[in-house]
Amino acid sequence: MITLALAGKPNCGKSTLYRAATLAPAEIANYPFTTIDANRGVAYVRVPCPCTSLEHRCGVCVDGIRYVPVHLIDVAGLVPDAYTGKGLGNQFLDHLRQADAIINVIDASGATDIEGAPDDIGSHDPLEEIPMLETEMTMWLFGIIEKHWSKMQRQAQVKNYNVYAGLAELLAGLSIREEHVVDAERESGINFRSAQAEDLQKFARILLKYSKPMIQAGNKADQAPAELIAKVKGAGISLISGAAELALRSAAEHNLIIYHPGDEGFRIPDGVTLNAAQQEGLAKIRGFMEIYGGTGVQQMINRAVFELLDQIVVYPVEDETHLTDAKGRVLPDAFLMKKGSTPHDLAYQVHTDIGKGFLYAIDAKTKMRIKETTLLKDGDIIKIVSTAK
Ligand SMILES: Nc1nc2c(ncn2[C@@H]2O[C@H](COP(=O)(O)OP(=O)(O)O)[C@@H](O)[C@H]2O)c(=O)[nH]1
Ligand SMILES: [Mg+2]
Repeated sequence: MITLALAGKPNCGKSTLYRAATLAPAEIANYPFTTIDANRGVAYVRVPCPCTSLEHRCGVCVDGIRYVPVHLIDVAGLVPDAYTGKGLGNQFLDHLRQADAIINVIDASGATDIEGAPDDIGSHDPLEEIPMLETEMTMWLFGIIEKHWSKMQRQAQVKNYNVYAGLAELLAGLSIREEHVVDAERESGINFRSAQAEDLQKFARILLKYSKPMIQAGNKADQAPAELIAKVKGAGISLISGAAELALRSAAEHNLIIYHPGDEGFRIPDGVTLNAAQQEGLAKIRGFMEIYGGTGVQQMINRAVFELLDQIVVYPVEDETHLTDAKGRVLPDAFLMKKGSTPHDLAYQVHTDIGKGFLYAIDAKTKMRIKETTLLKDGDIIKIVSTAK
């Protein structure tokens, strides 16, 4: 499963965002996924469910919205020189190791200094937080590569030794793959067989770009002064409110409002009476949502998965006529897959044995057999025919 990480300095709002994003709506809370540990849980991307155009609705989606699980990590707070182990440096790096993509949370309200200590609203520049994460991660990765470099170069002299595979193997625990290494070597213009340690810092920076793609999220926008809003927006960074999202999901959990994560607004159901504090809190949130088209939290998760990681959603079924699994459930599964995946890749993702015994696939929408080389499209409903059951 894809893993996203929320990283940033202390007090930028990571844990608030984490709690909000992992507080599953009641309708999907019975998914067979639970919190893995205190910092690692399940969040969801939101997509329209294909069953809305079918005769039989699926029973998994919520009012036509399909929430597909991803892992989310609440990364330990980042401080300058974390790569040397300062602050929670080691924990921080251990969390980032597991990430496929990183959401760099910044305090758009400028209410914390670079080390995360609280200060007056508007007293710090949120954009200053951005280079810190990249620098700390680069130095960390550089340190690991440098440590093994002379040994790797000796190995590279051996005929037929695959340096890319060798480096990828060294970095496998960091979720870095051979294709990332190949891409980064090309872009950095270094040659592995002759590279010196100095070249490696540049290489490490580029390798991160491929292996740990990153977006920023300007959190605490609800309390940010207009000047900082303009500045963060001007840098192309989306403005969000983790606190608003957490309040909405909690209120929805207690049936005080009707809100589906990612909605542009919310509704108060008939018969619900709110106390003055609840009314005031919700009115403030409503005002924020009207300006930004929602709290921005769901949009942030979706962007990380679909834009940074280039994923599509594919629905495997066993019965291509009724779009069900063996138990008659309509569209029970939704798989996130990298754009460019084939039906055979899907077969492997369903089960290794199904992948090994793969014969062919059927597009359930057209009922046509599809070629092995055909690339899957977002929203595809696919029946796999395999020698394995
Ligand atoms: N106004 C506002 N405050 C927030 C928001 N997100 C977090 N906070 C507050 O910022 C402080 C630090 O939040 P926390 O999630 O613990 O930050 P972390 O250290 O990055 O995990 C807490 O007092 C939160 O209530 C937000 O979106 N808006
Ligand atoms: Mg925290």
